[in-house]
Amino acid sequence: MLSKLCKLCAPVQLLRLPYYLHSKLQSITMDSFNQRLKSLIVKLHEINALKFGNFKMKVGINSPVYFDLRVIVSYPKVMGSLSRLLWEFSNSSLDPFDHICGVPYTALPIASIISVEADVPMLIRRKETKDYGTRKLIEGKFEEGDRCLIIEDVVTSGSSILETFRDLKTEGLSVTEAIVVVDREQGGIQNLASHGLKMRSLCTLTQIMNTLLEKGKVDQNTVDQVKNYISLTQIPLKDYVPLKEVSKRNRLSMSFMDRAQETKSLVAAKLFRIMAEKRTNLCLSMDTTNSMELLELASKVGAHICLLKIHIDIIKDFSKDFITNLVALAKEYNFLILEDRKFADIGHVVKLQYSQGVHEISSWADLVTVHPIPGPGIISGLKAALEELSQQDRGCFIVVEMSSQGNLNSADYKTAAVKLAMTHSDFVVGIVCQSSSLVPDPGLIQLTPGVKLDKGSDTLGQQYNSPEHVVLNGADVAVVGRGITEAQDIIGTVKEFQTRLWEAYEKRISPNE
Ligand code: S5P
Repeated sequence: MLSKLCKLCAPVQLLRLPYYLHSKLQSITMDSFNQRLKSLIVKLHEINALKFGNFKMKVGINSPVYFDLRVIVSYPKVMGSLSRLLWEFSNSSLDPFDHICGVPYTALPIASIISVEADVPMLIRRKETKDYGTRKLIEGKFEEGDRCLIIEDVVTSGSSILETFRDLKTEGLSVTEAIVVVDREQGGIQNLASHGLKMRSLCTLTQIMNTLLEKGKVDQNTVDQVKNYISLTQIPLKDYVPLKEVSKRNRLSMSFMDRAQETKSLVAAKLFRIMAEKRTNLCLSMDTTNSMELLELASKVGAHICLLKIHIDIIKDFSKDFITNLVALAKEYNFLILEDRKFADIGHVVKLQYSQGVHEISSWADLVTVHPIPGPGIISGLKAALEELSQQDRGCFIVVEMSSQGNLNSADYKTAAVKLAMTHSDFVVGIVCQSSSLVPDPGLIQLTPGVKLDKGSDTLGQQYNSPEHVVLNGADVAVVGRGITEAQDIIGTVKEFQTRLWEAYEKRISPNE
């Protein structure tokens, strides 16, 4: 794939020598290479791409040294010489490859320079998949089985490289190697090796410290501090969801029965089966304050729904009998109960909110909803409550994207929330959201509220889409509230939702029939 001529050997760029001459020249130019590397290190220090002090790292650990190679985009000459040196250093001994891919975002300009100057095709990994159009993880032209080299700026634990590695492999590319500018020597090489990926670096943190000491840019005390920090602080991989957990199958074209095999959660498998058996993907949301009204409606529509969603905290006349009757109806009509509690506190408190108080939610609700804002502790809190009760068949939906206008769910929040859902997919049955790209795993269920027979909105910010629209946008289960509860003909409307949602689902899984 790559040209037999060396194009990126900076001192001889114009000569484009054959390889045998190139290698002779290489030994002569080794000194010059080392000099150029040392000048680059000094330059990076000068432009504040490398700082000393006390910094909180992404992984939550404090560090006496911090790299911010993002600044190089403001120094084109530095960016150029860094990219050339990285390529020159690794180029001759790499595994064969057809493409290069920079880890977003800092390594993107580095990979672009290498791509243009060495004439190697490049691929771009999307950090967030698009909500519309092709839904690709990787942009660029490639065939299944093509080989790809990963390029990264700084490696700590290696988790960012592994995310790019996973997405490239998910799209069918073969990846064996990564080249990086700086290895912080904190376990990255070992972590990557444990996932079958080799890594080579242009320089290590130790080399950088030695050069800065030699050039009088730092004192011995700083060098010792950094060396001590490296030897004591190896950083494990955190929150990385390996490839095997992301099925290559596209859930949008899979049947609910097939997807029941893909989930790790007992209650998700049960819901998939109920949907397939009853031919309904309708969840009725009963936001009523009266328990009798709720039970009456549940018995009228129970045969047409897979899930009944309630807000127990708005019921004025709550009693244990009400719960007993509700659970009996769920059994009789074969639907599950979702308490839309939207837990959002620290693990310790949600554990109590879930299992204690007047409502004792965990004793009767098959499923609950959870805002992931507090982080993984909220899931551990809910699980801890179940362990004490020895309950197995419970689960939760994570609210990732809300249906209301002006909601504050940013792209980064959504990405992190989906990651949390995938890491805990034994307990998280699915994701509450509006767009299909947020549910990558066929074992997870997309629950979409904001549904009426026609598009529209209410006066308090709720936004509605039609049954066909939401199913096309990935909804596995559609949540309908006032679209049913405020209808003149409740049974007729429930049946209309059931039919339209189910037909849209059938069309989605077999578009040509
Ligand atoms: O983003 C969301 C998430 C949920 S769970 N938007 C929502 O509307 N919900 C819930 O769905 C909301 O709490 C309410 O119970 C139901 C929608 O009711 P409707 O009457 O607007 O259909």
